[in-house]
Amino acid sequence: MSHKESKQRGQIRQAPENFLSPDLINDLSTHGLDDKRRGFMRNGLLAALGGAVGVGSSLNAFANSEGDPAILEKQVWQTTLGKNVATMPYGVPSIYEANLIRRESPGLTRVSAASVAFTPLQGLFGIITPNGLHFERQHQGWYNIDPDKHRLMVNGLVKHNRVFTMNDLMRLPSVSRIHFIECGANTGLEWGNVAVPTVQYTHGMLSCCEFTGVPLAVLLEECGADLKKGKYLLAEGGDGSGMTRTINLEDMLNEVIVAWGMNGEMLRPENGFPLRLVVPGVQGVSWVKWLRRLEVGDMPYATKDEAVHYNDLMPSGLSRQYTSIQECKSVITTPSGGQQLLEKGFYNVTGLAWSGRGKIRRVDVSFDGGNNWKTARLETPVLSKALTRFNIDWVWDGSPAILQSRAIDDTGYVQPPIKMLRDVRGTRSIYHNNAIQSWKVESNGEVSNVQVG
Ligand SMILES: Nc1nc2c(c(=O)[nH]1)N[C@H]1C(S)=C(S)[C@@H](COP(=O)(O)O)O[C@H]1N2
Ligand SMILES: [Mo]
Repeated sequence: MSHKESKQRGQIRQAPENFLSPDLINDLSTHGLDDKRRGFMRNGLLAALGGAVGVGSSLNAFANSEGDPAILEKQVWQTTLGKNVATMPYGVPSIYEANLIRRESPGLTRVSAASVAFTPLQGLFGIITPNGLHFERQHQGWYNIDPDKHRLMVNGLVKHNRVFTMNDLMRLPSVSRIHFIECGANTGLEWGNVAVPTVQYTHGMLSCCEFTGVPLAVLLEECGADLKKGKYLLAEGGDGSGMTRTINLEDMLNEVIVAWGMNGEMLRPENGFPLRLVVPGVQGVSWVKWLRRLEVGDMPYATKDEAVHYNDLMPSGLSRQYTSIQECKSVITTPSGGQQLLEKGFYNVTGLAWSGRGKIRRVDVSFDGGNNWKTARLETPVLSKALTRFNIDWVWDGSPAILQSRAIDDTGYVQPPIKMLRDVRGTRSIYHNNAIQSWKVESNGEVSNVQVG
């Protein structure tokens, strides 16, 4: 497929897998794309590709519209009737956004129903992940659980063992909070310098939503939990994987939510409908989906999902266990791996920063592989244990560049270079890689995943 058919935004060609697929093009041509609209697309792209302008004056591209039929001629959507409201009772994205989808990594094999699909961070704005693009990680596939048949049992060090229906839970006092969720294995392939091509694959096991549910503390009080002795909580999922994780109540009691809502609607089935645990700042695996049981206990449970899996193998051969907090991290999402800058001049470099320990205090960006740093603009809101959007102006002079971002959280922790992490942790870890990410821009504008420092 030629570059002219590829999607682009703001003079950046999107990564190859974001090209309009032949199927989609076929679909567009059969469903109401007349020659005029086709012409519009082609001319629009040609105008964008053709605008050779000088350094720092790329905004001149906007003046390239002389004789542009897209502004001079009446378009079909100005002269015909649009679609009726009732044709789409539940809205879906524009057909022109059809390539902004979750994707499975080419580097990871799917084992039976155990799979992972990554969020397309390169195409998102702000901090909220749309529900249909939330990443998904299933150890044993997902289900459409009938909420009438779903139960949550609370037992262990409680006065009253209780079994709740969804109706019982949803009449309790609820809260709504915005938090990121990141799989502990996110960016895991970078330990071994497997330079997966795009930010979707390097960092896309990351999403951020507004979650709604009953605070764990309210639920435990309802059951008369003994929180003097009961320092730990076992959370068990209702799926075939028997997902079980220990939550440290001393740290987390006042933050955990037993949630049913996600961005204003019920959870999606693949994300745990009708009930999941939200454990702010803690790695994704503890956010148990299809939640069916909570047990209050006086010591960690050392379940299979924390004794065998989700350990950090150290160079000594020993493993670190219960390293649950997702440390401060950031990544530039545009421009990023697989994209191509189409001309010199001004770019808005944008990305995301987050910390499992609190708020983001500052993000620095380097355009020369870490020799010089400039402070980026943090966009509001800046929330604790949520994604924070940053932006910074950049005028690209057409020479090779290495783009990096480095986040600092409100504990003062600074996101480390990959070398510093490797010196301590070796290369055999899978989990908890929060290193600075480097994107190399070639003089032809192509962007790729590299490791420096
Ligand atoms: N019951 C259950 N809960 C689960 C899982 C699972 O397979 N089963 N996967 C976990 C893992 S490893 C992660 S990273 C997150 C992913 O949440 P998401 O699919 O909503 O993105 O869910 C966690 N909760
Ligand atoms: Mo995970």
